[in-house]
Amino acid sequence: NFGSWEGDKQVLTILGLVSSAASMVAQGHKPLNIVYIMSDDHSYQFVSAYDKRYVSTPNIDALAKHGVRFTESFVANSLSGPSRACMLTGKHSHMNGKTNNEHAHQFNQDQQTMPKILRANGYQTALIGKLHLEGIPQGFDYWNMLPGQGDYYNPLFVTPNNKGGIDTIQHRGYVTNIVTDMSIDWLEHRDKTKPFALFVHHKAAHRIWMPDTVDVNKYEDKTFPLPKTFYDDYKGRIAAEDAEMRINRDMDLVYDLKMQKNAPKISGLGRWYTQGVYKRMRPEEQAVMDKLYNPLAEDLYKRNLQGKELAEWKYQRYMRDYAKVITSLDRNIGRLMEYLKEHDLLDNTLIVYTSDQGFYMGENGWFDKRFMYDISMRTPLVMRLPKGLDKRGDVTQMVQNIDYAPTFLDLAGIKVPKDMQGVSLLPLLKNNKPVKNWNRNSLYYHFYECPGEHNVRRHYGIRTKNYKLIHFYGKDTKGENKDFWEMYDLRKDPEELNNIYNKPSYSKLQADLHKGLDSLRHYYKAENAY
Ligand code: SGN
Ligand code: CA
Repeated sequence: NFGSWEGDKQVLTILGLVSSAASMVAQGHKPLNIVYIMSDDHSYQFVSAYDKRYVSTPNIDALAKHGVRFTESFVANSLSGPSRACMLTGKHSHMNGKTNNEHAHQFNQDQQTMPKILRANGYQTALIGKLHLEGIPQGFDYWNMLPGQGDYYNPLFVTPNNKGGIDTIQHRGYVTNIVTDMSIDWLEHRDKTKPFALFVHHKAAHRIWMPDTVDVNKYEDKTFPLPKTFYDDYKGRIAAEDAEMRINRDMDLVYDLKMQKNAPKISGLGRWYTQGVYKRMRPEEQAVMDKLYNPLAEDLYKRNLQGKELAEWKYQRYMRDYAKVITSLDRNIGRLMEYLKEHDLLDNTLIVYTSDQGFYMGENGWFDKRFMYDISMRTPLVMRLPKGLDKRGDVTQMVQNIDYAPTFLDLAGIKVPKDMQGVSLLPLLKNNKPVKNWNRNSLYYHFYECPGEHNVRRHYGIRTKNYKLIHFYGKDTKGENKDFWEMYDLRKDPEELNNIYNKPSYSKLQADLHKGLDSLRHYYKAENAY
């Protein structure tokens, strides 16, 4: 029975929850602080609180131990700039205007954002790291930002100076360490009379996966298990077939996997590595990399691997480098936690760890994200909870990144503006009693960046607990216009391999899902969003 998808009912329940939760927390004594840690492209498969197959992330897991793990956490648009815009505004992409990463679709910094509201209500706010939105950030007392995607080694940061201008400063070292140092430094020098909201936005673990020199040699003996769907044939899934994100075919040996030594040819992308990423490193940093990667490259080109052998070789390299980057990330989260603990801030601070979206670790043969399929629509989300929020264990309700802004405002005792589309998650965090009146049972998703890198066609859809309906539309990178629907039964087919759209036995469900999607598009004012 999908009756409760009707927009009106959702509005009533959601408003009811927000006001009661706000007063609950506002009655507390100490104002609560917020530390929001967001990485880039960190798959939940590489968070051991979610999945123990690949790496261990003890510091991220510890956050969940003193709080909660969200088992059904999703983004609204699986791409960096748009995801960050959803987080800041509490609105879906068509409402906040940042539908894709392209500069032609600039984020309007003048609009209402959650940090601006926190700041106007007495919070001290800071942003450190990757924002990936055009223009000058607003709503922060302090910001020190990686321009664009940022660099792993010896990165540039932009920050306001005291003459009313902006300085671009190159910092020495590895980005995850630098972002953490800056965060701790800000905490140390902040105005300690005010509550604070600190946004720590890591560049890790974005492509290409550059480890810190101290982690370069880790995981080299580990053989990662191949995902069940590594050799996907994409049957019945046109957009999946057309996407250009296959490890086998689209991952570049030089650029993505650092195999520059003796490379028989170097592509345009490859030159980004040899002339760009690699050149940014200092000679002593390059030497550490060379020592591992050069013999591997020599050996690879000698063996001249083909077919499955090459695909699996690339997969192992990808997984190993990614694991190294995650290990540094987790260690640095531990460092930040250590500071908060030493300064007695744990009891009155909400600490959030999430990523800007999920990421493919070889499932369907892929890297990257973008799709509404679960691997990329999901994102890790754990929270260490302050005193007064006593829920422990798993939160199993479906939540989305448009909920963070309302949650933080609610935590601060501030009324959530009516035009925010997300909902406060505080009612889910109060205690271990079952939550009443949580009527959200479907999520809306929309991806817009096509034609674009990786050639993932535009699509939007609805996800319920058990089902998914997706509409793919528009031109792809080759200029081909295609329009088609996909539908999945997530209970029987969690890997979303079997498109059941137009299967007669599912016709009633299909009609219901169409109705549900229409009402979500109406509810979120997305009827004309394409
Ligand atoms: C870069 C990457 C892509 C990636 C996008 C978006 N290419 O363009 O692989 O999908 O970022 O990622 S690269 O050659 O520059 O590495 S996002 O997380 O920032 O949205
Ligand atoms: Ca990202």
